Amino acid sequence: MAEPPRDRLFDMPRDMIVDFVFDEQVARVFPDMIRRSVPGYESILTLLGLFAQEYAQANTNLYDLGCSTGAATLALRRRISQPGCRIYAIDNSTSMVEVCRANLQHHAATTPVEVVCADIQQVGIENASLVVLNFTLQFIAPGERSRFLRKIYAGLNPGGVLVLSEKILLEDPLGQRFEEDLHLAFKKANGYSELEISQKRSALEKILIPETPAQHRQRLQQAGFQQVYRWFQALNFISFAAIK
Ligand code: GEK
Repeated sequence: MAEPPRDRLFDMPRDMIVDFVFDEQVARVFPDMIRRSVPGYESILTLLGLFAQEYAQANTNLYDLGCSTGAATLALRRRISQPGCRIYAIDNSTSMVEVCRANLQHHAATTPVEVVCADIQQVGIENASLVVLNFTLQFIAPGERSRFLRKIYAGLNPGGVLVLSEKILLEDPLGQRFEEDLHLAFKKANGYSELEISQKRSALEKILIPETPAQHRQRLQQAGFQQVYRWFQALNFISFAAIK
């Protein structure tokens, strides 16, 4: 199979760094970009399939919110064994949604997927057994995150699960430094230059707002989730499972 296009978006010096947008250029290189930037991303995808296998209930909906090019949707769809399930893959970037639709067509499966171009804060969540927010909540304004999680909780059936993966901050400055240094080393080992790393960091500064694990846990509990487990961590990237 052909290699996915390589991310070189930030490899030339820019006069001015504008805020990051999920446009056509990003959508084209996204699989390469996220794999080389997020430690553990591929493992999370594989393991998301197990969430679908274990938690998808018959005749319910599964949601992949902020689906980008559809990698998590594909991982879920591959492992659903229950009848009558439907996946909603939702993203507000038209370019991402276009690539997502094309990717899904390449893989045959029985569970139907509806790819929707919309703001995930505006869509209804109902009769859900599994909701995935794989590195998406971090792009929602912090002041709006609680209301959004309460909506997800309300749309989940009893026993349903929210998987929430995020880049995190640590309260302890030394710990934060330790994880940032290793994350920098991870990106360099994956072929990103100092220039690419620093230009991308500036572009994301105002739109990707990480929080501490304690903030996430507290918000999930306040939304109503009684069981909240940290089931995955690689450096400063974490994933929680919150069960209704
Ligand atoms: C994956 N989950 O590969 N409404 C809809 N989509 C949004 C919104 C919003 N309000 N805000 C951001 N997005 C994917 C990776 S990427 C993570 C998720 C990253 C979308 C945005 O367009 C982008 O496609 C996605 O959230 C975030 O498993 O780039 O670090």
